[in-house]
Amino acid sequence: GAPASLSRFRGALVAAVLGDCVGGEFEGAEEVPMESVLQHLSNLDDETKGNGILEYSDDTAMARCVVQSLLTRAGFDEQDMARRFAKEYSMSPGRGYGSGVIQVLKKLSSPQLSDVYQPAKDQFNGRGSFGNGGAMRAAPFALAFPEPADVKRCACQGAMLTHSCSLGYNGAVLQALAVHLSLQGAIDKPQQFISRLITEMEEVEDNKETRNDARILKEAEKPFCERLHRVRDLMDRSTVSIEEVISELGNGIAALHSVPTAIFCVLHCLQPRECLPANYGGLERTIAYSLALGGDTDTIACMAGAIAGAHYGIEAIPQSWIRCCEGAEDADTDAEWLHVLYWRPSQGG
Ligand code: R7I
Ligand code: MG
Ligand code: MG
Repeated sequence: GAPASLSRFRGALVAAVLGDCVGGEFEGAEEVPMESVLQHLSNLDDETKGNGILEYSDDTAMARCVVQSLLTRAGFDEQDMARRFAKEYSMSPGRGYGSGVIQVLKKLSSPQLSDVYQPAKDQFNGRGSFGNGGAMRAAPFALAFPEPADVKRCACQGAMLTHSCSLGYNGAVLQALAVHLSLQGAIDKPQQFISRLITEMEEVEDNKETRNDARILKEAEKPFCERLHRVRDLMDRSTVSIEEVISELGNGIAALHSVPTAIFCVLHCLQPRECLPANYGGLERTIAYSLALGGDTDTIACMAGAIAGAHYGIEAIPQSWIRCCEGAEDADTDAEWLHVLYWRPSQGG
């Protein structure tokens, strides 16, 4: 498809919801046999076997707040976004939120709060969360702004409302950049795509906050860059086992152990793979493969889904999957509005 076409917008937002909804089944599982994944996905095609509608979790609940805020305010407004997160949590607290972030969401609902970034800064003894909760909702920023500088800045600030550790918010920047590039068709050249992400992250991680957090948490000086180099090494290999992907990249709840993993899932599934059905297209392969990694499956599949959906477009998504997932139709409509926002004439040029 053409760069930043409507099909790519719809693909990104809808596949993110699907990843979250179908991934919920395996979240936290240590080992997920591919057979179980394929059984779960084939149930979606068979309405008599399906267990009705698969509900979305916090990943989609918060992404929907991001979308509504960006559309209503026609740009990033931290007060508005914070209010929407707090309201969403208070209305549906049972969506599977991370155990730490709940404190932040409760504080954000206080009318006395003057600095919306403060509650996130109080987390984990003042260092802030490195969870993937900022990254899981970062895709809409790539769909709202055509300029990469805006995507980076707003994805970062949007994540900082709950995640003030650089290993949290830089994961959101990486995820938004991956969706941004995918939307432009950059995954047609996978080697260049990963190189561009590394170049971008070299700059994003070149500051004292990142160096400080990395030192305290005993990570490489530029943690996301180091992981992206591992992604590149794994891409170059003819065979890679699931165990190796997990040990090299991780499948956990930290942004560092899940965003590079999601990017790898997309790149690995660009070609048919022996472990996946031959009748699957690339998007179906990406979702199935993400689930088979186990661990934080809803979030990894949600992030991989957004990147893959922006690459393949809405046509690659099975209708039967869309029908089974709560919020998928809404995402499709929201994508149209974001497409309008993205393509509106630039303000004050
Ligand atoms: O990041 P967050 O919003 O959680 C997102 C995850 C996704 O998988 C969702 O699908 C949902 O299941 O939750 O929530 P946080 O509570 O900020 O972070 C998640 C978890 O990461 C925390 O509950 C901690 O276990 C861990 N964590 C940390 N642990 C120690 N020190 C995050 N930051 C730290 C830290 O600094
Ligand atoms: Mg979740
Ligand atoms: Mg999760």
